Amino acid sequence: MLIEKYKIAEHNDALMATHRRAFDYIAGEIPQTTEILQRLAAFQVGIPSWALGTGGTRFGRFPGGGEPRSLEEKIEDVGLLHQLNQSSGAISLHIPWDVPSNAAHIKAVAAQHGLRFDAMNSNTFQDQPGQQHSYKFGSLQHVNKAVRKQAVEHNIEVIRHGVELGSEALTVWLSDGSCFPGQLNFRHAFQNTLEGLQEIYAALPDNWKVFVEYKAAEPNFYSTTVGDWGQSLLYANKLGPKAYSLVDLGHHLPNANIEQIVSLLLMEGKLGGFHFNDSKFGDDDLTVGSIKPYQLFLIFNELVDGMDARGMNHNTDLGWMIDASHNVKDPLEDLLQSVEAIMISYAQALLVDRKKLLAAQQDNDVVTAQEILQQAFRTDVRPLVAAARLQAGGALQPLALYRSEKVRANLVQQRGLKTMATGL
Ligand code: AFD
Ligand code: MN
Ligand code: MN
Repeated sequence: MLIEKYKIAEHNDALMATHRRAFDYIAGEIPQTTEILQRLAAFQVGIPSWALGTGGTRFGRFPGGGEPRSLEEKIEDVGLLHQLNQSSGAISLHIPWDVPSNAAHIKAVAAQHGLRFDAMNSNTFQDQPGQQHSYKFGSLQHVNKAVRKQAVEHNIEVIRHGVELGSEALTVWLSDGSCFPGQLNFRHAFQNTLEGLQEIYAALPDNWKVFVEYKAAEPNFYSTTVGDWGQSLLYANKLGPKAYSLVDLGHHLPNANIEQIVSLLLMEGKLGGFHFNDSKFGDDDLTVGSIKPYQLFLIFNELVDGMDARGMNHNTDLGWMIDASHNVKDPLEDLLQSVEAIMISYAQALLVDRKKLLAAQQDNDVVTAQEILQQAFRTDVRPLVAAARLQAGGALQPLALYRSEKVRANLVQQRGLKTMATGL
């Protein structure tokens, strides 16, 4: 479902005077407004296909209705988000939850909505019906070569699907690890995984990247075979120039300094992709910016600094994706909030006076350094984000328009109350 253009225009007209006042104020305060607006307009965040349905926990699931019943409907949902905020111009697919049986058709549906295909995600953490070997004791790490081979072949098949759709990256997240001491020989598990990743790497087209996603715990709770950024970087370095680490904000041990990790991975040219979400405890997959907005800003601050140091394109040189799923919210509302939080943090990071910050660091002027960062963080950049969206044809307040247009009720009417999107 899309919202008719005149409705977006009406919504914007009604809010225009208030928006103008707020925008003029901040534009008067910030000299580089035009440049920031251009950067914001260019910045696109990939939406994961599995976040469009209601998530759940191992205790239960409370679907809200109107969930997408097919890959086409998932793409339509992302198309609607993109129509509203103009910053969700990509979708990240998961195989086998979203097998594009007719790739040309799927590509055309995405193109209609102005969407491209971000990184493809493989799945060797679940057994699928009819699958020969089980992943109960891991996939690429498995002691049995036949299981490893099956996992490698699955990843190569995912690459094939991605090539048909015009994607250019594969994200490998493994749930491999162990639940009890003694269960696993760590070195064998690492070597087996490396060998498997090497075979997958060899199947990558020239213009492709592979992202090795790490995660500290869950579903294995004693060890994880790609457990932290050090291990991910080891794999990426051993694999070669097309291999990168992927940072998922929820995949660290408590209180990890994620901004420092990001900074060093970027310095090494080995940060490839990003999964945004927020968390209180672990891989909570909560709305981006809902728990630790200052941390999100600090991460963006390092991202901008590190990308600029390497002359990277902010929008295209890293894979920006959300990885969240929701239990108590309308998934589309949650995604609108998440994208907004990302854009706000990015805009704030663009405000940081880097020359002054460097000078303060050189002088060991701790107070000034902190003031510079907090000055940016405490600036209300929402009018800038809204202005970039407005220029691109989006809505001044995407969430408000989503609600006043009763999008969810319409989707329930179209798709039914009991639909269930594929995913976990
Ligand atoms: C996992 C990982 C990974 C994976 C996803 C599946 O973050 O990105 O694709 O969840 O739902 O925790
Ligand atoms: Mn992730
Ligand atoms: Mn995760």
